[in-house]
Parts: sequence; structure tokens; C-alpha cells
Amino acid sequence: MSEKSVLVTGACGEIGQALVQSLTKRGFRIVTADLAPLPETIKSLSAEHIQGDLVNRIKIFYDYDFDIIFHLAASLSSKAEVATEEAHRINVEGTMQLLMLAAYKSEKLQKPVKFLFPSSIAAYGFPDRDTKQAAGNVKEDEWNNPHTMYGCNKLYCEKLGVYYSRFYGQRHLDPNPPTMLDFRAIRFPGLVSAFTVPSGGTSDYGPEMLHSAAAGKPYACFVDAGTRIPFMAMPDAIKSLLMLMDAPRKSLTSQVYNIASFSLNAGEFRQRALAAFPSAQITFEPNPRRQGIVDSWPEDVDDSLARKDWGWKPDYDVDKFFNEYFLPEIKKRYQKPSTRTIE
Ligand code: AKB
Repeated sequence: MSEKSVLVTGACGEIGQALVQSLTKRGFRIVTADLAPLPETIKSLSAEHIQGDLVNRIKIFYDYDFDIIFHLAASLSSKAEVATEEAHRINVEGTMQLLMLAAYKSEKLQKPVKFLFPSSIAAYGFPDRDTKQAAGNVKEDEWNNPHTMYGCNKLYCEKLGVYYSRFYGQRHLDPNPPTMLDFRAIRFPGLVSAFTVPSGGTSDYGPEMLHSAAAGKPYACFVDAGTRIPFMAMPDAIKSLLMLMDAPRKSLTSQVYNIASFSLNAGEFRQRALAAFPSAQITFEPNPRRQGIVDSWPEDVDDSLARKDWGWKPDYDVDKFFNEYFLPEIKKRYQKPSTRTIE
């Protein structure tokens, strides 16, 4: 079997680093792209690294024939609220340019390029906390009223992905329609890695609190103790991307899927952190803007479609996440710095 060529944009980010390690185990030829140079953890795993602004350098990507594209590069929710137009340029123009590339290559080579897109719970939007609590877990097509630039960008890019893969130039109406790209998106909850710390997001209080507790640093949480959203272990996020990549097209009844694992409020995060690190200093100092963003996101999501269509099931519930993944790894990390691989 010939080696498949995969592009991972945003490779230096949290998902990117973990994904590149997992794709390597599958024997793919991996081309990475990011604004930054690759970190040591994945440097040797990339066949080629394209460094720079994706939108400005899009022409370079036309020299490659990628079988699969993981487009992870994005400006996350908190950062995007501070630099809104720049976020739109990165999140929407970057995605559109890559979708156009994938559409062009699919048609030219008569082979659908698989386009995996990480969307987010930020695509949802509740008017207030009471409504959010009353709604409980939400399906993909409910409450699609994002309050953030990032959430608007993600929801619109889901629509663009569907457009370029099914209706672009109304090609589907041709008597002999050309080969179109194969767009698949996952709406991720807040992700927690034992190996990397997020930046620029609004679900960051969960991982920040845990990493600070392990490192013996005081932490002032920017949302209140009762704030609840869904979270997931990074290995499960990577597993979901690979499962959706592998799923036969004919079994997919949607192009956008929720996935769920566990839901915790910030107070419960604190209790878990204190149980593992009793001297941790964790206080709550809500920031009204960031609190408002998280209050607009759902408490939980309904992932029954992903379970039915492609057999999604997380490996980590909340206890397994803490006891078998996060705490053993984080203790090693803060006790003894090393260059271990990311799982
Ligand atoms: C963010 O907080 O912006 C992201 C997300 C939930 O998509 N982690």
C-alpha cells in the first residue's frame, strides 16, 4: 500500500502535537504547518514543515497532493474576542483557502481529499445560564447561536465545509458531477492534556487549574465554581479524529458530530485538584467577559449520532481521566522535567 500524505496545520498547538505523534504510528507521510517552528517533541516526525501565515502562503500548499488534511490552525475563543478581525482572517479565510485547495485537488486527481475539521462547543450559544442549565445536553442542530467571534467562525466553517464538499459551484447538478472533497467535523469540548497547557481559549481554566496545582503555583480561576461545560482527555480527542478519519463515508449520516466524555464544574475541578495536591491554592476571581462566554456554552452535549454512525466511545470517564491519565503523567512532569512523548 502506498504511503498516504497528510497535512496537519496548527501542528504546534495542543491537538497538533498529540495528533502528529499518533499519525506517525500509522505510517503516514506528515507535512506540518504552523506560524511557529516545530517543538522538539515532534520535530523528527514531520517530513516537511511549512512555517508562516497560512493565508499568505497558501500557494505553497498547491505543490502537494495531500490525501488527508487536518486543519487545526485557529485563533481560540478568548484571544479571538480581543483581536476579532484578525481571528476572522485566520479562522475563516484560512479554512476557506484550504477547502478550495482540497476541492481543486479532489476534482483534478479524481480522489476525494479527506478534510478533518475541529469545530467546538463554541458553535453553541445560550442567552443565559438558566437557559443553559434547563437545556442539559444538546444535539448538533440545537442552540446554534454563538456569542463569540470564534464560535461564529467555527459554525460558519462547518457550513463552508459542507458547501465545498457538496454544492460548490452547483457541481452536484452536473449530469456527471466531479469528485468532491470529503469534509468531516467534530465539535470538541474543552480538552485537557497532561503534557501541554492551552492558551487563548476560554475552557483553559480547567487545564490551567490542574497544571498550576501540580506545579505548586497559586491559581485564580476566571469563572465561578458553579460553571459547568464538557471536558475530554486529549488522548480521547485524538482517538475521535482518527476514528472519524477511518469511518466509511457511507456510514456517516452527518458531516458535523458532537463527542462527549465527562462534564465537570469548576468547583469539582478544584476538589479533584485538592485531593491530589492538598496544598494547592485555588481561588475564584470570575472575569465577567470570560464567564459570559462559558455561560453561553452547553453543560453537556449529546453524542449519540457519533456513537451510532462511527462507533464513538471515549476511553476516559472522569475517574479514569484523573487516576489513569492525568495525575500519573502530571506528577512525573512536574517532579522531573523530561522530553517524554505525548499520548
Ligand atoms: C476554547 O476555549 O476556545 C477552545 C474550545 C472550547 O473550542 N478550547
